[in-house]
Amino acid sequence: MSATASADERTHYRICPLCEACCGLEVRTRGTQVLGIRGAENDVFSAGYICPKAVALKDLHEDPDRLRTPLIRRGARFLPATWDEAFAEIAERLPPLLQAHGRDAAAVAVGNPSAHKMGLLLYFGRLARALGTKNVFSASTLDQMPKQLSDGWMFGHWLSTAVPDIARSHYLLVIGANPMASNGSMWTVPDFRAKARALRERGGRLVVIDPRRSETAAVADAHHFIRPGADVFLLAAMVHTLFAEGLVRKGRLTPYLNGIDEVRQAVQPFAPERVAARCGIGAATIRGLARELAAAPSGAVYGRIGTCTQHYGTLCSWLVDVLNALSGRLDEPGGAMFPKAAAFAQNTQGEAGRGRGITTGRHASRVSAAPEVYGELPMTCLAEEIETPGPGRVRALITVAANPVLSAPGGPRLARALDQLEFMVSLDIYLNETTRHADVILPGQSPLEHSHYDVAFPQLSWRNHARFSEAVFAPTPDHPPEWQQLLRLAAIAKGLGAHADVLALDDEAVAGEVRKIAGAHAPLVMQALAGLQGPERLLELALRSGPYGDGFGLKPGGLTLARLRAAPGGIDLGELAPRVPEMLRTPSGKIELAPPPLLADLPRALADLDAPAPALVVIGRRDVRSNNSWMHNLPTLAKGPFRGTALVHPQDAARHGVADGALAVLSSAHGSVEVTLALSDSLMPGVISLPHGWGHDLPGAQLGVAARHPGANLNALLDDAARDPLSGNAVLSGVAVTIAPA
Ligand SMILES: Nc1nc2c(c(=O)[nH]1)N[C@H]1C(S)=C(S)[C@@H](COP(=O)(O)OP(=O)(O)OC[C@H]3O[C@@H](n4cnc5c(=O)[nH]c(N)nc54)[C@H](O)[C@@H]3O)O[C@H]1N2
Ligand SMILES: Nc1nc2c(c(=O)[nH]1)N[C@H]1C(S)=C(S)[C@@H](COP(=O)(O)OP(=O)(O)OC[C@H]3O[C@@H](n4cnc5c(=O)[nH]c(N)nc54)[C@H](O)[C@@H]3O)O[C@H]1N2
Ligand code: SF4
Ligand SMILES: [Mo]
Repeated sequence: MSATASADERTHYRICPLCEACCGLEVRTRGTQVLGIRGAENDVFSAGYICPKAVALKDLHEDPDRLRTPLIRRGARFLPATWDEAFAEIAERLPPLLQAHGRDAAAVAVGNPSAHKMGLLLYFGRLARALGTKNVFSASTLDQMPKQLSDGWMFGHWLSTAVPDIARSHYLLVIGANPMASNGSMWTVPDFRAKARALRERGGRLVVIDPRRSETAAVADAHHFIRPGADVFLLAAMVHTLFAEGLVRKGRLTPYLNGIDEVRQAVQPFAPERVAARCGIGAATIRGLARELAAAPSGAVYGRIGTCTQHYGTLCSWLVDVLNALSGRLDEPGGAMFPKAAAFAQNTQGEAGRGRGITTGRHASRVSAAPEVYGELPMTCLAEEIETPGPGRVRALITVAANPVLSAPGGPRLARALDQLEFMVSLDIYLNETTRHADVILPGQSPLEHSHYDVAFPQLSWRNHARFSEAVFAPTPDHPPEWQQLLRLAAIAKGLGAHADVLALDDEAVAGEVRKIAGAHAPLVMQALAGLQGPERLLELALRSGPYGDGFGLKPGGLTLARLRAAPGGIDLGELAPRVPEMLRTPSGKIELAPPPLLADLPRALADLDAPAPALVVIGRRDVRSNNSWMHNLPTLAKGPFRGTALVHPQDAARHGVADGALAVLSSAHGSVEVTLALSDSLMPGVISLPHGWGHDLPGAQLGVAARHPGANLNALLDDAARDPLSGNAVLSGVAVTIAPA
């Protein structure tokens, strides 16, 4: 909704699409110009908070390197093409490959920005299903798949994630997350700083476990270094302590907790004394952490990417929630609670309190036999699936908002593999490190050119709410929105050619969906949806049939898209409320504290407990002015000091003869990169920190600003064969390296 300021000056409200905090922005425009961007004070969820990236949306919108027309490769060059030419090229080249080699000959790789575009998130599945391939890859297996898997096993659905109810909490243990820089992840929590301050002001305590004294550690009451990758031992020892000291408190969840005795037995070998050396944390401290969690008036344990992107990612993710449950913190105010989203949440649909649970391993990757998880195979299997001859070899790839050449371990190997493909399409906004390998690039729209609703993040939010953003600018004429591009690709994959009536196909699909949801009332519902199309129609359906919806008239006053449209600052749906048992979708109708695959995986960790520590390991880092691999081309963010430096502890620097500000070579068993050093005692000795997403010096990319400060690709050092075997998630942390002067 827009209010008029002067004749052609307008104010728009837009959810920021750049990170998981989903802040509400106020965007002032004149004509087609962005005049300014600031935090929307009227936003019910973020109340005016923003970070420096929001302002860079203007740069993104105006970036001359951002693609506006499709590109087709002709020899070594990309030539601008019309949309018709681009889709004709795809229709000519993709279907024959599928016919000759089978459906698995095509792969799709979808990346992080798709979580921030409702058109991509709601329509990507159509493309994957139309392709009919098992080779579906996403950034999830570089990130949070371990959490989704443990959520699925414990609570019955992949997106039933408990988040800290920070607004009422008195204790927060943050493990492997740096929300002061990342602004939160798997936990949508704009302005973490203020919320953490409020927690402390009410007498609460913030404790951080991290191999680096991070920005979050700096605002905490206590920080403990941990040896990278040792979290599973810390967490198991904390659970051990709860049992050993009689601190287990089942409370209201007593009738819903399955498997307590199995957990007690399973953690038996992990006494604090046994794990202390491996963690680098004293046994008394470990006990103290368990005790203060148990003793606080309310509290939660929150583990994030540092606990996921390691060999025991799923075990860690599980143990975090075992701790929450056994300390009486799960589903309690001020503890770890389940948001109730207004739309699209599986844990608000179907029968309440019980469900089919989840299944994994319905198929496996061809080369490494990695099991399917949540319909996907590990991103780190993509290169080998392209390289390895034989039936089922990947010969064609479609990337959607993904840059795995920089964002996935083994990037250089993947780049070589991409050159072996017979055909590659990228739906992206840049000609970058990955898309330079494509045969056809289809540009996405600017985020200011389409409407938006966050499909996933309200399921992870610190407070229940619903917000809708209108498009700030009218879309460029003839530029199909990304959902229509996905539908057209899907139609081509199904053999319907480049000119199928994709809107009619979408009508059919929606009608089918409505018949499933509404049965005999389907005609009425379809009537109510008339006039809408694409993601907005799906949103209207989801909102009105959702837990706060108007039930298409059955519950007057309930949510509709029209009501959201009339509330530019969003609609507050209240603080988090207890949801067990209603949100459970496990077959037992209980919380499964001891899923058998997890118990079976613990001995793997135990066997590793006494493994010798490498002298030097590398971990990642995030900076508030950067985001993964694709915002380094925005001048507002690129200015100022270079943020891709490797941080090294002064002791390690002295030992290896490297100096502050110098160039050094960082090497692993898998590669080496040249980095600029900065000495920092914020690190645990023996740990080097290098951010990912850099390495913009590859030929053929068109990123003028980023190329001036390319940085080094951390993922060139990481091993694409290193995975958590349960979730398939990549190991991104704690990898052994050496360092030497350049
Ligand atoms: N070593 C190491 N590696 C990591 C991580 C780490 O911590 N350490 N983090 C991992 C994590 S958590 C993640 S999520 C992944 C992210 O990795 P990816 O999912 O590959 O995401 P990005 O690297 O951000 O690349 C995003 C791509 O989307 C394009 N894009 C941006 N906006 C749009 C749009 O609106 N439409 C379209 N069609 N395309 C768009 C960009 O041009 C870019 O090509 O990286 C992972 N890689
Ligand atoms: N500014 C900015 N914001 C972002 C992103 C970005 O690139 N830049 N990326 C977005 C994405 S895609 C995601 S997934 C989220 C991630 O959000 P977070 O999970 O908060 O990720 P990080 O900021 O990388 O914080 C991870 C922390 O884990 C620590 N760590 C590393 N290894 C270990 C370990 O073995 N054990 C423990 N306990 N800690 C460890 C690191 O030192 C780091 O401080 O951030 C999102 N927000
Ligand atoms: S924290 Fe920054 S990048 Fe993230 S949503 Fe808010 S304004 Fe956007
Ligand atoms: Mo991520």
